Amino acid sequence: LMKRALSIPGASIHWYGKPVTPRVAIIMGSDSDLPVMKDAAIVLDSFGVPYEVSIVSAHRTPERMFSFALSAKQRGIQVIIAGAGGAAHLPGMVASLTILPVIGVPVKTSSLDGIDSLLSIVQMPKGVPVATVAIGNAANAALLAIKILAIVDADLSDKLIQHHEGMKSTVLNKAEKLER
Ligand code: RP5
Repeated sequence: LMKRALSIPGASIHWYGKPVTPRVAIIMGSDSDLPVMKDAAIVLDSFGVPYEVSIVSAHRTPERMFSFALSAKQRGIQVIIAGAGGAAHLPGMVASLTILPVIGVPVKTSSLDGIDSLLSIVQMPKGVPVATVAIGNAANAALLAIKILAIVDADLSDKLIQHHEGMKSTVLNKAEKLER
């Protein structure tokens, strides 16, 4: 993951030894977002979905954000997960530059408990949607990305069904123990 975190968007990645085109891009405003955003990578790994990870800052590297967003679809990316904190403009700006679905992850920074990040990401104007998950919930961003990919991917649909069944069994087992 750390190796991929330093990769340049568009660089080919290897998946179990084979070169593949990433289907999901995980981007974040700063490497300080990585402790939160790594959860998206963990979920994508567990579903076998190839992804790329990179740092793209709306404010500090605006040109890089433009080139990332304008090339993403053409490079084969199908869903973008974008995490940012504070004045979190990255997901919205990327959504304005591409027709790919963008899922925003509000990252909690040292001030305002992440409410600033949440509102910056969720309050998009009409016409430019960003699907926003809960503060810090990068795992859900990955699951939502997988659900989007699964619309036309039977393998991923099966894995999602297993995932739902797994959650159900976990809760039912706990309930059974409690009721004993
Ligand atoms: C945002 O500013 C980043 O997404 C990060 O959450 C926040 C703080 O960045 P650093 O100052 O830690 O690099 O752009």
